[in-house]
Order: sequence, then structure tokens, then C-alpha cells
Amino acid sequence: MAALTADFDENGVVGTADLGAWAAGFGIGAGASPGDGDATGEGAVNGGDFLAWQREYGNGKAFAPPSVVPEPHSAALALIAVAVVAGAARQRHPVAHGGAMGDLGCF
Ligand SMILES: [Ca+2]
Repeated sequence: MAALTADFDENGVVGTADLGAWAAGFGIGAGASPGDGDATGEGAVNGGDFLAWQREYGNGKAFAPPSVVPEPHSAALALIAVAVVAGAARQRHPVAHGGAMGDLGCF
């Protein structure tokens, strides 16, 4: 695993505590250390360090994700899409899909 440059508190995980360290150090123009929130190593704490934190957020020993489980958001979005398409198809042909007047066809 690559080194975590945004693990500012050096606990092995990039989390919200590291964002707090970055926020506390934000604006330091020179001489900043990783503990101040300098992920890029140029001595300043700025947006580039925040970007590094965003990229690494959740990485670390406590958050090692399984590699084959689909993302829950993707599965939920797929189910919502199927429900919307099914609802739209039902709206388009209200009579043709059953009911006492099903043999009248679509309007
Ligand atoms: Ca950390």
C-alpha cells in the first residue's frame, strides 16, 4: 500500500481528525510539517493538501474495503432507475396491462 500523505496525525488512517489538522494549519505559507496539514511536502498548507486528504479519505488499516462488493449507492440507483422505468411504462399504457377494460387497447 502506498504511504498516506494525508495521515496528518499518523494513526494509520486518513479520517476526519486529519481534516481537522489540515483546517488548523490552513493558511501556513512556509515551514509547515505534515502534522500541520502539509500533505504535498512543499511547506505550505493549502487546497492541494485538502485535495490529497480527499483522495486518501477512508484509506488505512481500519477501512480496508472488500474488493468485490458493489457500491451500495450504485445498487440503489439501479433499483430506482428500474422502478422509474417500470412506472413510466405503466403510465403510458394504463388500460392495456390488465383490468376489466384491458381489451380496449391503448388510447
Ligand atoms: Ca490519521
